[in-house]
Amino acid sequence: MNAPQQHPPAVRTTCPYCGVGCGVLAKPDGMGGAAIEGDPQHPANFGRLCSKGSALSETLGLSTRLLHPMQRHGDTLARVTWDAALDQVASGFKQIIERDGPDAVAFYLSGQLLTEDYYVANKLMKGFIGSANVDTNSRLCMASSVAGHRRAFGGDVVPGCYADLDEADLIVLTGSNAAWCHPILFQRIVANRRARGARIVVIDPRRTATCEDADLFLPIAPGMDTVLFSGLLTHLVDSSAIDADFVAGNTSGFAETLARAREIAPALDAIAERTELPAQHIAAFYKWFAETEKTVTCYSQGVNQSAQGTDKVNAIINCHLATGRIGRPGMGPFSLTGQPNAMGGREVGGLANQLAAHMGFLPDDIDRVGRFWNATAMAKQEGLKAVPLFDAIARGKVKALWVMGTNPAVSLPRAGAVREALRKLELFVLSEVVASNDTVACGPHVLLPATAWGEKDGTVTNSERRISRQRRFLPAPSEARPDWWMVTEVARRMGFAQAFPYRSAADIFREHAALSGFENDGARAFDISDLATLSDEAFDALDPVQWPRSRARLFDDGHFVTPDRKGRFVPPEPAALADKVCDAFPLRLNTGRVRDQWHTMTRTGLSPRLGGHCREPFVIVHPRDADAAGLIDAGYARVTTAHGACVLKVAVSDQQRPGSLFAPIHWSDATAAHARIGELVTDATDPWSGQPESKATPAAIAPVTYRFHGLVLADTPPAFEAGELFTRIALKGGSGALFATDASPETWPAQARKWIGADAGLAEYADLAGSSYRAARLDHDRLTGCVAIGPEPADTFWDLLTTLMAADGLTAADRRALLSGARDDATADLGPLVCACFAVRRATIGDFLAGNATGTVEAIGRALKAGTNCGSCLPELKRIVAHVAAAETV
Ligand SMILES: Nc1nc2c(c(=O)[nH]1)N[C@H]1C(S)=C(S)[C@@H](COP(=O)(O)OP(=O)(O)OC[C@H]3O[C@@H](n4cnc5c(=O)[nH]c(N)nc54)[C@H](O)[C@@H]3O)O[C@H]1N2
Ligand SMILES: Nc1nc2c(c(=O)[nH]1)N[C@H]1C(S)=C(S)[C@@H](COP(=O)(O)OP(=O)(O)OC[C@H]3O[C@@H](n4cnc5c(=O)[nH]c(N)nc54)[C@H](O)[C@@H]3O)O[C@H]1N2
Ligand code: SF4
Ligand SMILES: [Mo]
Repeated sequence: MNAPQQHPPAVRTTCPYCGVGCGVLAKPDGMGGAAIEGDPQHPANFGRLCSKGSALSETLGLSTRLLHPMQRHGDTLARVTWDAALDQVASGFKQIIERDGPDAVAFYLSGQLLTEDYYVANKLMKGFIGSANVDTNSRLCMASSVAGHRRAFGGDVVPGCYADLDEADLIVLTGSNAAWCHPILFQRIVANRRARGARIVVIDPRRTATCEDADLFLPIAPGMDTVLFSGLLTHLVDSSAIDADFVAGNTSGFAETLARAREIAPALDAIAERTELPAQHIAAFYKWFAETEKTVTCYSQGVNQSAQGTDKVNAIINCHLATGRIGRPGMGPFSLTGQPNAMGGREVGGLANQLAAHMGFLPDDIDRVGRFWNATAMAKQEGLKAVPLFDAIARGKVKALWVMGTNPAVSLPRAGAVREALRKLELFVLSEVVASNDTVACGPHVLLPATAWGEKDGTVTNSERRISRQRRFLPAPSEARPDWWMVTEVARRMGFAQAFPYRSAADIFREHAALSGFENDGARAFDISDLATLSDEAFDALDPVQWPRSRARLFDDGHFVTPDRKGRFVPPEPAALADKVCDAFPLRLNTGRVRDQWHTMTRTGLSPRLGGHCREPFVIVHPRDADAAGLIDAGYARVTTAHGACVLKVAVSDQQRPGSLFAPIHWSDATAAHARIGELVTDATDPWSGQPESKATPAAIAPVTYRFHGLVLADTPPAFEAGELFTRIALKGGSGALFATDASPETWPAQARKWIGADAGLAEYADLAGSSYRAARLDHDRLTGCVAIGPEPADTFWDLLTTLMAADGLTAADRRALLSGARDDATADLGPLVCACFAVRRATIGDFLAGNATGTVEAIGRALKAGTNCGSCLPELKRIVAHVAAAETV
């Protein structure tokens, strides 16, 4: 009889991606992997996960990991001991500080670090090195919301909670593609609409997946949000929809803000002209807002990432203050945070203009934090924000930098200049989980291997201020160590051992919690000091907890955290984009995200399933602009700005506004040839928040043609020549790429041998005169590598060939198909992946709808299962159904 199977208990943890902060159950398989499910008990997701969360198990492999500390000697990185690496970091920082002062060094951190990592890094720099040069990628993400909250409320707090989205009757989503970027929250919003009839308004220059469920879509002209919301404020006043008692008793600054709003948005026709929206649609939005008490306004990067991001945030908050719709169930302004621990970073004061525990650089705060830390060198003033920090590095003012948990060579604006700056550093330290990416390519002097999600322990705080544990369920591989441990070790080596006694994340959490309550007396909303005495066991067992600890919403008593306890109206500046379009750059480049990739793809890029949704880096162009530039759909184009150029696949679509392009941010030099979009983006920043305007850089577009297109599927990542265009795509057990080339057909057989080997198993079909070539390598009956090149786009073979690669053995028909590229049963490419959970592609859905006159999203679900698990593809299914229905009625 077989022994009963051992089922290791599932470990409760939190998804490492977006700020929704979904609970995850991870069951280790004992072989380095784990089965992943949503945690039914977690109040953010109640068991659901989106496509990215569902694919987490595909990202746990060690093949790309950095496993040992490395030191640079000349151009090469060599393995060293932890002691040697930490000594070099500590002595390097010390020497530079002694020679050039504390402001010659800096840390650049990330909203993806755990709160404990963040806390110690911030403490070391601001309390013991004596500089506030700690900034983070949150500067590119939430800084405008932080600044807007502080101006309006007196503290950086999101007042509401997720339950408000279940209870609201009107949900306005502005500058947010929540269907793709906060999918589980978006599903809660859609469930509310279905069950309670809540209305959804989407405000975005382009028609995104989020619009599929909207009752009203307002395709606003880029950057004109303050015009729309100033007009809303005047409408609320003129239609007597304001809460006059609340305005009089609980707020300040109303009169001048209203006067400014009237200047910015004098009348409906002027608003329509500036926002380029139909007047009747604006009027409908204003009417709904005015008459709906329970209104939540959600916003994200279309608002924050702007040179007027802080004003945009305040223009939104102004409307909620005027109606008193804040701090009560079902209403409020709601900043959707991006990264899993954007909020935790703000709690520890990870930004250069914050101190710690929601304190700033006021003399009393500096004194209080200094006493709590027993600081030996307390920073006295704000440090450099991300964009000026990298300028200071380029100018040689900042000489040592420690980058932790972010990939600035890809994600900062003017990423080309950032790369140059990094190369100038006297000491460049990088903590990473991957052994190579674009920032690693900038030549760090010391490379420190960090433990990754699943191996590390600590806490993260989500968009509704809920602190959840990230728990370890895998052993730390090889020499990888937690980020907090590295900082602690460096601090000790710099002579601060007494202040850095930490043995565990729990030690750090307790101190962080204690600081939040230190001399607080209700002055600061962030107070979790009741958690300061948790035992190690209690920390381990900690259930998700929200702050403030006593109530679900802030400001429910009408009091804010300003000195006079009143909420402040803030008059915005007249709306304008930072950089003007001109003859050379007549278009606007908007940038953002796709559903199944996370940022620079170091983790989601490992999942074949997630790679199927958007295979190649692309630019979306309106048909009018495509015609004017001579672009064709699925061809290539060079997108150029004053800062750089990329070559991307063209998607012609009327979902895009005329005059505006959209390109995703995910690809880098590690994954594609010329697709590092950050290189193109302006570094103009908001005067309050320092956040860059990442969504409106003046740009030009022109066609690029290649004579031939190909794909390669191999054991190891194939190398390409300069001038060739390629995108790497994750493949189970190997490496795939799509490419375009002008190399003449005679060179192809030799190239194929380099990629997939020249052994006896190689079979070829070559019609070089007809420019068609295939090569396949067989190991017994299994296909282990293949190359296909020809005049047609090669992605049409992708499905066929990756299926054959994954097959255990090939049939005679498979072999014929392999070399001819055609197959008797399924010749055609099935198109992009729509449902990642059940691998359902666009063409399969199209075929189903063709045979089902009354096809609905539900019918697709019943027949093909698409959309029935995580639901991330439901908006796309809706769009496909609508598209097919529209085509049939023509
Ligand atoms: N799939 C996926 N999800 C993610 C992430 C990811 O990488 N991938 N990253 C996470 C992170 S860190 C973040 S910050 C969030 C970001 O989440 P979102 O902010 O929702 O995502 P983005 O695609 O950056 O931008 C949102 C929208 O702003 C619109 N926009 C551009 N300009 C304007 C404007 O002037 N006004 C208005 N109203 N809208 C405008 C864009 O067209 C875009 O559709 O996503 C999080 N979730
Ligand atoms: N043009 C344009 N630019 C943008 C944006 C945009 O919309 N448009 N969005 C901005 C926004 S909102 C954001 S949040 C940023 C995101 O940009 P980044 O932060 O640069 O992107 P990630 O790929 O998330 O980088 C995280 C890095 O940390 C590593 N890592 C993962 N886990 C750990 C860990 O536990 N420890 C350590 N030490 N390292 C780890 C990963 O391998 C990866 O290299 O991009 C910004 N840049
Ligand atoms: S919505 Fe998706 S990416 Fe965001 S936390 Fe939940 S599972 Fe993770
Ligand atoms: Mo972000």
